[in-house]
Amino acid sequence: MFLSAFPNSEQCENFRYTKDVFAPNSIQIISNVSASSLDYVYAICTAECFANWACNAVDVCGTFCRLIRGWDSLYSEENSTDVCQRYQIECSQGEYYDRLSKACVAHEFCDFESDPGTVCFLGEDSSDDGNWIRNSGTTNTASTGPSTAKFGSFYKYMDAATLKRNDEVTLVSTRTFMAKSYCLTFYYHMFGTQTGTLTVLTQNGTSSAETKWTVSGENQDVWREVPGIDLNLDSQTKILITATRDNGDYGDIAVDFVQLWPYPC
Ligand SMILES: [Ca+2]
Ligand SMILES: [Ca+2]
Ligand SMILES: [Ca+2]
Repeated sequence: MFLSAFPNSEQCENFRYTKDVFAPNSIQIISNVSASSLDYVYAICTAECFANWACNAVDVCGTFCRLIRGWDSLYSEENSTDVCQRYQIECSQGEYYDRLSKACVAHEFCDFESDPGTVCFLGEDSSDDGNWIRNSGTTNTASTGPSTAKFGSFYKYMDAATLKRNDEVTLVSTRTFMAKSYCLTFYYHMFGTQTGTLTVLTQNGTSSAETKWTVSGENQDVWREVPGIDLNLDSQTKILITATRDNGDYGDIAVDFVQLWPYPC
């Protein structure tokens, strides 16, 4: 329903909302994607809207999914919970909208546009078989790898032609985490007839790493979204993103726009 209201739908890479309110007079079609800053429209919402105040919250995604619209309570008094206002807020790059605090909050991401990225929480593992290569445009081998980044100009990839079978290259987290649940999202590209495996793992201290997500043998020239991997982290736990080469050069594996959100998916 909302998607069809966006005139610039080609810019919408992603779209999420929690749920609609169901009173007809509480819903307004959002059509002005280009509006910015705060935009208040008063309306009456159903009680259900406030049982779950995230109700009807909409993230309108430009490049980085930072424009958020929704409804929240106009008055904090308990007996005024049926009156709400529409809000719109656009967060800066590297921030997300925290609906609980109603504020833009910084989060960590790696878009590989700068090297090293100022807020990137991943670095190169030094105990693996090679390195992820920061790159723009096509990779070194034809018929494998992306031809452009998912976002911006740069991505990172495993260059299969420089490695041997079963070699691994790993991005490893470079900071400590709080003891809580996080959500990892990213985009990957696995084009080539000999693509190996991409795996997300966590490793607590020196214990063996646990696989949290994996995909093998894709052969599509597309960037795919990983919408969310729940990771329970703490100060002793690392995140590992490992690409494993299969048996040939046509197996480049790329990632872009890796984000770590400080709440469960
Ligand atoms: Ca990028
Ligand atoms: Ca390495
Ligand atoms: Ca290539």
